[in-house]
Amino acid sequence: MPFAVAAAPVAAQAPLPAPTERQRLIVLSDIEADPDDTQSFVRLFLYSNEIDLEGLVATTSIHMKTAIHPDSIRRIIAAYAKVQPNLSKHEAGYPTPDRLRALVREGQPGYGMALVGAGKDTTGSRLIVEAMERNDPRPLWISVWGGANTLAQALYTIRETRSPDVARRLIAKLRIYTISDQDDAGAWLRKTFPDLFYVVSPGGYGAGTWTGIHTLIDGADNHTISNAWLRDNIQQGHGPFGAIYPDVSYGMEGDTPAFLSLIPNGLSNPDHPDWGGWGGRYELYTPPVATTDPSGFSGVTIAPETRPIWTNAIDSFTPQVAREFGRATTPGDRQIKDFRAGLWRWRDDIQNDFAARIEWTVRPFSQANHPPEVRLAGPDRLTVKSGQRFVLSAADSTDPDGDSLSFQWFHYQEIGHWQTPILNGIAANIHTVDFTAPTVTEPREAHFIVRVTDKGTPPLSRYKRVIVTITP
Ligand SMILES: [Ca+2]
Ligand SMILES: [Ca+2]
Repeated sequence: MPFAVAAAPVAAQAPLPAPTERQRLIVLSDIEADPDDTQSFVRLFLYSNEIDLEGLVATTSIHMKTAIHPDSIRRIIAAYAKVQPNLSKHEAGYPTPDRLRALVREGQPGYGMALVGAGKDTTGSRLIVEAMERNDPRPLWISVWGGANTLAQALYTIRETRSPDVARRLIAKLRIYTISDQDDAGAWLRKTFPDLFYVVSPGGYGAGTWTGIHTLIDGADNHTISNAWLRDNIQQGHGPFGAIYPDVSYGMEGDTPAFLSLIPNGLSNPDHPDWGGWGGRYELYTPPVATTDPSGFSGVTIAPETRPIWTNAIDSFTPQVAREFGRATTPGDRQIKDFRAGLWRWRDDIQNDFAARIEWTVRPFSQANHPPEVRLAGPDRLTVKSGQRFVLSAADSTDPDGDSLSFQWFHYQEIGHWQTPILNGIAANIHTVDFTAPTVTEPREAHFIVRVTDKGTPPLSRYKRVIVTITP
C-alpha cells in the first residue's frame, strides 16, 4: 500500500533546474586516431534528439599530429541518414542528416599550441566563437575527444579581438570536458583562462575517470563491454547504423564520458559534476592539484595545476546491488572504492540504453523498448530536522510500453561526504521509502536517488534525485 502523505510536514524549496533542458554541445574529435571516436559518434547521434549539437569538428591529437578527418564524420552521418526516419518513430527531435552535415568543421591539420595564434583561425575555431556569441542563455559544452588546440584558437581570438568584459561574459558560458590532455592546449587554456569551467583528469590516461567506460571491474560481471556483447547487441543484425560501429582497438569509447552526463536521464545536473551521472563524478579541487598521470601513455606532460578544476572523485559501489534488483547491501558484498566507480555504477544501464536505441534504428515502436518516466510524488528538495521522518516516493512512475517497473532508492553518500549512508528507511524493491533524518550539528544536504528500471528488453533505467537538507 503506498504511503498517502508524508510522515511529517516538510518544507519544500525551489525545484531543481529542469533536467530535461537540452544542453548545447560542440564536439572536437581526433577521429581516426583510434576507432573509438567513430564508436562515440554512433552513440552520440542516437541521443541527438536530446542534446542540441552545434558543431562536429575534426582535430588532431598527440596520436595523430598531422592529419584531420572530417570525411569520417560525414561517413557516420551518411549511415545515420539511413536510420533517422526510423529513429523518429520512437522519439521526436532527431535532426535531419543535412542539419548534422552542416555542423562539420575542421581544426588545424597540425599539432597543439604551435598552431594557435594570429592568423591561425579555422572553420572549427570560428564555429566555436559563433556559438559563444549566439544569443542563447544556456551554457555551451565543448566535449574534447582529442587535442584541444581548436578551442584554444577560439579563445585566443576572443581574447585578442573582444573587450575584456565581453570576453569574460562569453567565456563564462563555456563548460569544457576533455578526455585527459591529448595535446598541450589544455594546460595553456587552464593557465590562461583561470575561470574556465573545466572537467579533466589532467595529464595522461592512467588515472582518468573516463576510463571507467571500458576498464574491467575487478570481480564483477563485465559482459556488457565485451566484444561478444557489442557483436550481439550493436554490430551484427541490428541494421546499417549498428553495422558501422567498429571493433574495439585500444579501448571501447574512451571519449564517450565527455558527453554522457548531458543526456537528460533525471540523474545528471551538468552544472554539478560533483552530483554524479552517467559520465562519472568529479569534485572541484583547488591547487595544488597533482597531475594524475604526468608521464602516462598519452605522452603529454602537464605542469601542476594553478587553479581549481573539476577532477577525479572517489566513489564506492557494490556491483551485486547495482546489477540485482531486490537486494540491499549485505555484509558479504564486496564494495569497490575507486575514482572510476562513479561511472562503473551506471555502466550496465548505459549499455542497455545504447542497445535499445540501436533497436530504434530498425524496429517499429511496438517492438522496441523505451525508458520509464520517473515521477516523484513530492518535491525534489526538502528541508527536515534531525530525527524527523520523511517519505520519498516514485510511486507514480510510468512506462511508455506498459512495462512493469522495479525501484531502487539509495542515499548517494559521497555527495556531501557522509561518513555513513542513511539507510534506515531503505528496503529493496519499493517505490516509497520512509526515512528518519539522522542527527546533525549543522545543516547538511543528503542526495537520494531513485533508479527506476523497466522489465522490457533490454531493461532500461531512468532516475530522479531528491536533495534533503537536514537541520539540527
Ligand atoms: Ca579520440
Ligand atoms: Ca519500457
